[in-house]
Amino acid sequence: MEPSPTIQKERFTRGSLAGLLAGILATLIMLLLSLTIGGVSLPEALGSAIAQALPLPLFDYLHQTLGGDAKHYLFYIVLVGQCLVFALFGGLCNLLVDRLNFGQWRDQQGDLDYSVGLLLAFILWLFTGLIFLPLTGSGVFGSQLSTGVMSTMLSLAITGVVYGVLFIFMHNWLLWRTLKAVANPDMDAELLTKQAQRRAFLRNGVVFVGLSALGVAAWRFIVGNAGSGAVANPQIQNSLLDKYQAKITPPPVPNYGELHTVKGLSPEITSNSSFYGVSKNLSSDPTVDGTSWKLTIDGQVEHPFTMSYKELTAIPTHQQYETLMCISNEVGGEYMSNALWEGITLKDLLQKAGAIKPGATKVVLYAADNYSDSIHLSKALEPTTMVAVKMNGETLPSAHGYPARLLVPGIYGMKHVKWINRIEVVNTDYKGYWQQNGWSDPAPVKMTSRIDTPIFGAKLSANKPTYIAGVAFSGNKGIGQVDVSTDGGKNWQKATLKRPLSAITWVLWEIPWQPQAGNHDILVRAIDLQGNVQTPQLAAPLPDGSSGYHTITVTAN
Ligand SMILES: Nc1nc2c(c(=O)[nH]1)N[C@H]1C(S)=C(S)[C@@H](COP(=O)(O)O)O[C@H]1N2
Ligand SMILES: [Mo]
Repeated sequence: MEPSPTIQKERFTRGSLAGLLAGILATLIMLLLSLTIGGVSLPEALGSAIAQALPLPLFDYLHQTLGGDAKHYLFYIVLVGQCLVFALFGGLCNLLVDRLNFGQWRDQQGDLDYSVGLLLAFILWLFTGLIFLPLTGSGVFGSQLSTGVMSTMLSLAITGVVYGVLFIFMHNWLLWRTLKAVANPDMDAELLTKQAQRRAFLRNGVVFVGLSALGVAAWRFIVGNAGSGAVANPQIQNSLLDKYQAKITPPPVPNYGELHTVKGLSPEITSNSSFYGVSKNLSSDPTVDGTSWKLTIDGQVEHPFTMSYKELTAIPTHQQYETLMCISNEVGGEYMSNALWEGITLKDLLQKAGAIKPGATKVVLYAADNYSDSIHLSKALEPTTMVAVKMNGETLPSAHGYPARLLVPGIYGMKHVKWINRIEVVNTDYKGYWQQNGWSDPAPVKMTSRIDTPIFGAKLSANKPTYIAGVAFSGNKGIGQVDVSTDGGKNWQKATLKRPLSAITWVLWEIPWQPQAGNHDILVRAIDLQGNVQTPQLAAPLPDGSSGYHTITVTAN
């Protein structure tokens, strides 16, 4: 006999609620497994697929409004979505169990048998492995993921069983509560307090989870929007474009000198812990085990080979200072840092694989997080292109690519592939992870300059001597001159430059300044060692890097 619509509705609601509670816990277990034993993270898989599939204009819009941390929002949204799907499965299960009633799944009181939970877990496991993951491009049971099929199967099974068992437990408990309330309206005091306690516990749990999620989102919002601002004033912008001269000859002779220790100016070498970090990975980056790690060099080479970490680090190394900047850095943004790197030149490594076959055009770098990117063969053979194993004298930190990452000066951070495990010489025009999304493939760094101090909106004391200071960077073309304007771009003064640590790092600069009372628009622009002048033309990061002059407004009184 069909249960009445009221009973059906009640069952669906109870099933959904039980599914939601069990789903939240199962989701937490999944994330925990993914962080500890390297299990699969479904929000990560789906989030990446969505990020990859977004139309470019939408991606650009999100990127501009939410900043570089947009990916975290996506992750949280998908996370919440996953919990809701668990709720839906719970509701449907509680409805359908009676349609397929073989008698033993629901007892007279209405309690569900634990075998239902296990069956539900099995169905979810099959669905995720055979349908959901392939749809996100991760392959059957994550065969395309670095997680590996075994870990994916195992972590999904654990998550599924946790969900299934908790679902039955929650369902039966919810039912028990209703039955007790109906059967015995004036329950004895002891039971009441016990129930009240459980309810309070549950409510606190839900509130806690909700508040944590909100807190994290708020924090991301604050952090994600820090820094950056190009010229917004159209008047300033028009006059800059009118007067713009793209190249000056002869090129400038750098005005090197001693800088004062100005508070707020970036340290010339960024410590490993403050070095900016960017990756495609929504929740967690890979942790690679150096002892079992292998680096393969193959493709269009005479003698492909594979080496261990020990073998790699036994090769003589070079040191070089290099500044990295992310292609998604906004004008004036924070995604730029400088370190002393140590590693083996890529040319030396490739030579160990024998002659490169004729017709080879590119070198592809593959990483442990399924990221890949390519560089042109000529770029790969430059003396400053290297596989780095150390950063500021320490073993390469996990966040920055342990055991090994590529350094390829002159082009954006994107191409500095972290966690590499394979280097392939190809004769095709390979397109990497971000290039498939429309980002530039050659990706040369656009010259940029940033005012570190004072900061936007600062209140200064009128007529008190101070300094304006910051950094300028051009990839591998050097910085010949930095100009600063304190009157919205009408007049420019040459800043003093600190002699850079290498030809491929940023340059620190400063000028003394004694502000008069009032508002001041401060602008900065750089000129490279060949005389190319930084362009005032505003551009968003997508597709080939941001441009425009960093501009801040300060008040003195
Ligand atoms: N394997 C891998 N390498 C990667 C990325 C990634 O997502 N995966 N992100 C790239 C991007 S976009 C940048 S800007 C740099 C950032 O390097 P950092 O985190 O050491 O500063 O790493 C690059 N290398
Ligand atoms: Mo980047």
